[in-house]
Amino acid sequence: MPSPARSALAHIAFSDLVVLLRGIFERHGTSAEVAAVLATNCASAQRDGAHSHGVFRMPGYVSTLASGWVDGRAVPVVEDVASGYVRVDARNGFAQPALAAARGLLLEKARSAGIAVLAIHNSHHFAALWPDVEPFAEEGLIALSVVNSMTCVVPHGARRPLFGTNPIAFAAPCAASAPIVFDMATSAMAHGDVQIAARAGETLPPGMGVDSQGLATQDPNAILNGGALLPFGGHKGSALSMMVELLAAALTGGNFSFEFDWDQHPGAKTPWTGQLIIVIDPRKSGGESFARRAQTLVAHMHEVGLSRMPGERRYREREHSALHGVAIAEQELAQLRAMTGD
Ligand code: NDP
Ligand code: PYC
Repeated sequence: MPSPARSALAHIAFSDLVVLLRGIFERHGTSAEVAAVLATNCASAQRDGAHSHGVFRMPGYVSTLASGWVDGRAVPVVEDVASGYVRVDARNGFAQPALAAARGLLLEKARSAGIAVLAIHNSHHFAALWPDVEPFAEEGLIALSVVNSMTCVVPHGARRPLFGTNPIAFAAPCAASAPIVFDMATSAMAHGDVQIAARAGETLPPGMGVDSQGLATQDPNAILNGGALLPFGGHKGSALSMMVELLAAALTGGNFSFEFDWDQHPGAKTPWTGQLIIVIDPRKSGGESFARRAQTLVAHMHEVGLSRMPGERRYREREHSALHGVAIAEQELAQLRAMTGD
């Protein structure tokens, strides 16, 4: 995971960063409600050291809003379709406000039926996925989410890109500790990390992607300019990426990663796709508490030599940010301040 651009670092209180980002979103055409949700999401990623989806994304949000590709004022339409199923039409808006609008109903259903599904379509997701699942685990629930993105990944064994970078995020409660959370692209690298490597003039490890001729390359610019990423783990990551396309798009009614065309919207960066979230109430399983069973598993993982859990690095960064402020490259902070137009 690359760190913030290599210039001097500034430190800013999390709440101040949220206010700054909210101001940028509102100035560039979102409603106050959408601005609050996206600003908190983006600031949280920066706070946790999830740099590929922190403030690095702000110019992309702004250019997308300016292009007219996304509706920053969309009001999501929530539909209660079955005892364990909620559907949301994000109305060409962002996915996170759609989740926020449906969250209460989803929780109510997960708690009464033991499991509930939230199917979001007509939505744009340009962020890390863990913020969408971690809060459920903080409330004692298990959550799994998938979202598809834009064509830039060659399916294993194929010749041309088709899939998106299609992340999978999972969160579960664990006794006596923070929730267990992982969040990973099904591509060998997130597209955002390729962009950050290109900006920093770095070479990628082998096996990440191919150039415009389909030849293996370690040059991030060759991947970004006509080339493509590969799935992680060959046919296994490719199968998971296919699953994400099926669940996030075919099931929800959203676009596959290859189904939208943003050519008429120069500056558009946000994939117009779908997202699925599954929430399970482990209390319905009876028996020993799920959270205590999770704690037992983690203890055994450490006993056999595990040095760190997924999510642990982020939690450490979060603690560090709480003590010292959220780290941002000074030039990025200046760029953000310029975006407010004040
Ligand atoms: P990483 O490969 O950096 O990390 C994947 C997961 O593995 C994380 O949970 C991470 O925990 C964990 N991890 C990393 N290293 C170790 C280790 N040594 N031991 C144990 N666990 C480890 O993430 P990706 O590059 O795949 O994805 C980055 C982000 O990009 C994600 O947040 C994803 O949602 C986002 N993304 C969003 C897309 C979208 O369409 N919206 C598309 C694609 C990606 P930790 O966080 O603590 O490092
Ligand atoms: O980093 O792959 C990525 C990504 C795609 C859409 C948002 N983030």
